[in-house]
Amino acid sequence: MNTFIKHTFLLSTLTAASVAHAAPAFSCCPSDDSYVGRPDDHAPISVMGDHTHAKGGWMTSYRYMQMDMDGMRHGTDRVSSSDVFAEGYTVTPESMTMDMHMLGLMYAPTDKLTLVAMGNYTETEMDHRINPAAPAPLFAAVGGDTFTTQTSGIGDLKLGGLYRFYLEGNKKAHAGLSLSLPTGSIDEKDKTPLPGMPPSFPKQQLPAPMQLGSGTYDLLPSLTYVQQFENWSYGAQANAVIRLESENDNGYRLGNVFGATTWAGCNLSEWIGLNAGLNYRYSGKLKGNQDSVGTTGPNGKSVTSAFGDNYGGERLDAIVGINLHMPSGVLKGQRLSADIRLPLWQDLNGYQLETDTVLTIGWQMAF
Ligand SMILES: [Cu+2]
Repeated sequence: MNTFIKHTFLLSTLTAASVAHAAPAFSCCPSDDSYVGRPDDHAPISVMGDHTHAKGGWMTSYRYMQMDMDGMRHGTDRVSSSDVFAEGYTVTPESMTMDMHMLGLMYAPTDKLTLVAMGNYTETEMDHRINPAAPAPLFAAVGGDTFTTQTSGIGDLKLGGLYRFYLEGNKKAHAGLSLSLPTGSIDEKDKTPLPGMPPSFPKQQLPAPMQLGSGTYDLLPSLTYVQQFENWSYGAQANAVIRLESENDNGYRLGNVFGATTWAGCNLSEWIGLNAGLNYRYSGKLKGNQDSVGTTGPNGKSVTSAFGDNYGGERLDAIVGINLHMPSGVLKGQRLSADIRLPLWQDLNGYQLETDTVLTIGWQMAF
């Protein structure tokens, strides 16, 4: 994997460099000696903890993220529902959407330290298909060969800070550390098919992808470097999610996450900027058994998401985005941004839904 990460960094750097070389072709924005308050002062909006604020600065933000997952994958290969059933599963997920509303607050007590808080409200919906070879009562229980589960609610609250330890000319770097509190529910239930259940059967505990939080205290370290030039800039960030507990109240622990992102941003004018980047992400398998989530079914196994081996993997996404920044007028200090992440490559453990697009739209206001 080390070799792989090296290659990823190399690829990311090359992409950033090629975007950077392209930048002067549409350079137009007036020179800004301060290197702050310009569109590319922020990374693509889906990158968290990308910037700090000057002493006394506040910022509120709202981000809407929509993740679209359609179709199953085994390793790097697309697989059909029949392929999953052939592995002895009674039920397979077929698609999932996640809509996340994120509210953020930043405050800088000093030029070096910026405190950050972020909360979210999440809605998830997953469509499943039942193995055609399953016994009839299973289909009767949900009234068909497919069924959908839904959850919504508050997710995990993240509190922490960003410390800018390096600033020299147009180069700067900061380290971040946040604690994720298990405020999101891990007890979400919905109707899933059980043989012999009447139409009004009770709701069942849902597998981890449908839960609203991790259920554990998690540590979120990050390291960010940015260099800005007259009309463009580039940045890189490494981040991680480290689970601080061996299991949550439902007997399992999500895998740790390691991410690396590079991006380059270019200003078309003093209020509009485009950006592009690459994100590599590794996540580990789920450890432990999910309490109250059955692992056996009439066809051998229950559903793929009941098994820890069907969690985690590696992925490489391309990021393309736009940042609008209002330098003056009634909207002074406000930003409107959007970016989309598209998978270039994904290698998933076991059998899992693949991610097709992640769209993030954000509004930020500094004061
Ligand atoms: Cu901010």
